[in-house]
Amino acid sequence: MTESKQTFIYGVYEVLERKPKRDVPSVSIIMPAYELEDRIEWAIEHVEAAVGALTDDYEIIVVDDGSNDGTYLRALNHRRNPHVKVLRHRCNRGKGAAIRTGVRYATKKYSILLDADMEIDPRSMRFLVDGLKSYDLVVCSKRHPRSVYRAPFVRRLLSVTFNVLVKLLLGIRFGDTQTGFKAFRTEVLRRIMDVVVVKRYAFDVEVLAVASMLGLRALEAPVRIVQRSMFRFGEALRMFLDVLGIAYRLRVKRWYQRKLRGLVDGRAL
Ligand SMILES: Nc1nc2c(ncn2[C@@H]2O[C@H](COP(=O)(O)OP(=O)(O)OP(=O)(O)O)[C@@H](O)[C@H]2O)c(=O)[nH]1
Ligand SMILES: [Mg+2]
Repeated sequence: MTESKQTFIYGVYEVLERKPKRDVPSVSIIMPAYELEDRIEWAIEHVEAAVGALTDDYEIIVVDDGSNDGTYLRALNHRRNPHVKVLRHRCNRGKGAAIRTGVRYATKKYSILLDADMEIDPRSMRFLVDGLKSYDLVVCSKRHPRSVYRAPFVRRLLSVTFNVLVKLLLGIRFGDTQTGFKAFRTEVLRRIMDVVVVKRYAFDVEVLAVASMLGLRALEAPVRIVQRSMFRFGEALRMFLDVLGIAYRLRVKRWYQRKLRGLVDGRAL
């Protein structure tokens, strides 16, 4: 890929009002990355500029999910930066698995999950950390009235369809489960991760299903996102099958409910 920094447009920027840094608790940013050698270094810099405007107490945890390209080595160019940790899976295990690895190494009070491909403007982070002062989790939503969302038509259609399916099958009420920008109090995220089993894309859905079951307070926040790629049919199908799996564990086996009450061991049905 030869896209340059300038080709990433998130819409019209406002000048972000700066808050005194001491208002914001410490933040871990967990970035799952797969085959992003062309932009991972810039992504780290861009995210660092966004979080550095909010607090000095932060860490950026990049998890290379077994990429076949130079993602890991490029990210390692930041290894002398004390704020940056770079982790790696030996082979590809999926976005959910990469996030699980990142959460294991997170040491700060808030944890923010952010896709490393930089389709999402990290500067919306201010809304997330502000929201966490009163909520347990803050989920960016493409359908928030103040969001800027650009994507090919087919992609938008699939996104709406997927969202309807998730609502019907799982009964969770989020306007958008899939946007890769979510913030949690770290202790809350660890409780959720104890129950989550999906390793790839339906991971986001499962996290929010478990959060709903735990009765956590959730806020939806605006985001700026530009998606270019078309959905790959195979991936969409696998994701749908994973959602069916979640519905089966939730509605038929009541696996999550029993797991949360400590009645079953960690193996998913
Ligand atoms: N495609 C892919 N991404 C992964 C994987 N593991 C971690 N990721 C990262 O997870 C994040 C989301 O993946 P994307 O492929 O961008 O998913 P998406 O944003 O829903 O779809 P796109 O429009 O294709 O970008 C990115 O930061 C990826 O680098 C993996 O196994 N496959
Ligand atoms: Mg993406």
